[in-house]
Amino acid sequence: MKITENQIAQVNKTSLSFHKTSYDYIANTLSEKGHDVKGIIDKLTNFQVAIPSWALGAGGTRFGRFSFYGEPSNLEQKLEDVGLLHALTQTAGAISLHIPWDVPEDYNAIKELASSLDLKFDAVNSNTFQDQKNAKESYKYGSLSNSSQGVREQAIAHNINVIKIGKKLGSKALTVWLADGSTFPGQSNFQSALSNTENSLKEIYKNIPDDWKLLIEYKPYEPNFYSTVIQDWGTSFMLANACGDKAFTLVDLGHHLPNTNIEQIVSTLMLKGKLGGFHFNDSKYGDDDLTVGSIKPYALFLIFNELVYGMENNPQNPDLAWMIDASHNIKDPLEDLIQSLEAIQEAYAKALLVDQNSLRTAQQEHDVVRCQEIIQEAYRTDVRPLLEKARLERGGALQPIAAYRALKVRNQLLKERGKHTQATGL
Ligand code: LRH
Ligand code: MN
Repeated sequence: MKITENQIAQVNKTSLSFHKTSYDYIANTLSEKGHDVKGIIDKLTNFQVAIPSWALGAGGTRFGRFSFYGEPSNLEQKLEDVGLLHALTQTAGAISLHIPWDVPEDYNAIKELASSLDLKFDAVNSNTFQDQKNAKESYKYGSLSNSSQGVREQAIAHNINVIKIGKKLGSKALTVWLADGSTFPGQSNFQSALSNTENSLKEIYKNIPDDWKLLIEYKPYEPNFYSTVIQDWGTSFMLANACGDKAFTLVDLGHHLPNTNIEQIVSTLMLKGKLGGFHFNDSKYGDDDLTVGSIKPYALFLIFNELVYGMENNPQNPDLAWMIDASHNIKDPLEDLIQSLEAIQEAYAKALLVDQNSLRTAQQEHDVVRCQEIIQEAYRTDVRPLLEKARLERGGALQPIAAYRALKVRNQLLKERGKHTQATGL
């Protein structure tokens, strides 16, 4: 299924006049305050977020999974679905594949389909947290950290193979997330597990092409519930430094213990030039993989405030990889992803309105109240007309969820794919 610009223009007609009124008001208000509104719109239109190939079907938990009809059952249909998201939002211009869940059969056909949908291939993800059929070794007790050399070599070889697949697709980064750890005290020797992991990552790093990045993702727990080898940003940062200049830390928002100050982690990593990118989602308790901005929108804004400051002041940090990593237990996966894309754009737009110079001055003067007034002035600004403008300029929908429903996309996918298709992934 494809959505044409014409179909979107038809749907936009119903909300165009309201958009014009609200846009003109906010654009005039912000220009009077000295903001470069055109500059902000340009930054929003160029801000492309990669969609996870493993989050286009219904997710689930060990307690159950409730299917969503018309799910994609192969990589071609997954690309189509990301194409639908990109047509409506104009900010989902890339897909992040997970191997072996999404190994292309015909690379040229997949690349042609992707470019016909104006999609790029972002980071490729390795998977050494599940055993593959006919695999010689098991990852039950870990992969790159495993005390068995045979298991480590199998995991290293898998990551090298994922790099090969990524190169054929034009990807420029490998994301490594390890489930490795232990579930009971005494089960694992922490030092040898960490040393094995460092040495294994260095073997993989030797195969990272010069224009690529190795993104090392950390997580405090799950599926291991006592220790995780790469448990926090500090461990990932240490391993990235041990590997070399092409290795960076990847921040998954759901991979933090409650009340962790993630925006401070982001600013520290940017100062040290080691922030590689994000897996955006939201959570209330654990790695809940919920819709971005659905639980802690202010925290997301504070993270983007540090990102905007870092992107202006830290040339030592490379361009960042922007990706969503979510799982949809009860929402239509495509509507969930549209809401996430909107929340990311909204947090970024609000952060671009922070008067960084006045904030610096207030910080220097220890005028704590003024500091809060400055950042909350930006946070309290309704930036949605700016997001609409950015989409409209690219032929997108003013109201993507409304357009998705008006065009009966899910029904059409159900007609085309049937009730019982199931997407690979989580
Ligand atoms: C681990 C994780 C990782 C992916 C997986 C699908 O929790 O965030 O990024 O490999 O989810
Ligand atoms: Mn993740």
